[in-house]
Amino acid sequence: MNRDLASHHGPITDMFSLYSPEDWEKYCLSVEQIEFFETNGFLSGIQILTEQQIARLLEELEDFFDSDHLGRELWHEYHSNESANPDQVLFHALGAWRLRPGFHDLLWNPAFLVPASQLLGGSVRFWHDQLFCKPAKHGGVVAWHQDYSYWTRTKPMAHLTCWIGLDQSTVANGCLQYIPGSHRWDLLPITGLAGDMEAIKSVLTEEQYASFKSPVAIELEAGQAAFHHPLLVHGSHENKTEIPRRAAVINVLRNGVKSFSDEPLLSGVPAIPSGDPISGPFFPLLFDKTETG
Ligand SMILES: O=C(O)CCC(=O)C(=O)O
Repeated sequence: MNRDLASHHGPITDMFSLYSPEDWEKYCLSVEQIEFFETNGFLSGIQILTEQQIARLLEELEDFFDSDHLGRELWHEYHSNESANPDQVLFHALGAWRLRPGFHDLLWNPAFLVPASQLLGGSVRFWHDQLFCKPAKHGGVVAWHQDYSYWTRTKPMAHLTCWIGLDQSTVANGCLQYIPGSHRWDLLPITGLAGDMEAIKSVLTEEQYASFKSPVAIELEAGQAAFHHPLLVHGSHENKTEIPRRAAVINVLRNGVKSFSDEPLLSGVPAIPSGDPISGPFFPLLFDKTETG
């Protein structure tokens, strides 16, 4: 049995700079950036990681591709290929923070927490992490979807996603793509995460369908991030290039979001009774706004 790093609710390495009030300010988003997020449902190009931090995360990540890695029983979900097609590989896993110190400490990175708190408008509680990796040459798609369609067991909707590139991501290697303004749409049903990129189109109105003529490609340098709203429709195309497209995703909640199910919210964790605020060892409070002002 391996040590579960979820028992540590704070950084365990010196990978990220010390968390002091002087540091917080330099990570603050401008009023214009916050307005952009509110209008479009996303904000991209935020520097989150240094080259050294990326190198450490990539080293830890490499282990996960070996199906026999240490700590494999700790994942909430682990799919070496979420698509059914071996030529369209989408590695997707939830729970890396429990397995390795770098992915653990990433959650306490102030460069992520300060903007997250601003965009959520409150204290930041961890929901779960995700890895979305497309290998070179035969990387698969992430089908168009809204994140909250997977999260209706938690209410109210006050969630935020931070997508962090571990490689340079371009249109060619399958970067994230957004439908700007779709965060104002109603919740759409789940139509699948891998395989058929366009499956969502069967449930759209004519007007929604038309917005797919102009998605925005989010090309990022390694170490840069994009934040998006839980209803923003997003997806990404396949990777046929020589360059892998690997990403770490952090999903957070405004503190106070409640469980809306008596079943475990994630596989392998104790249930939180419906109506109770989400808290406990698997959902640490990452940033307490009441303490920092
Ligand atoms: O990595 C991708 O292409 C998609 C990621 C995603 O769906 C997400 O961050 O919610």
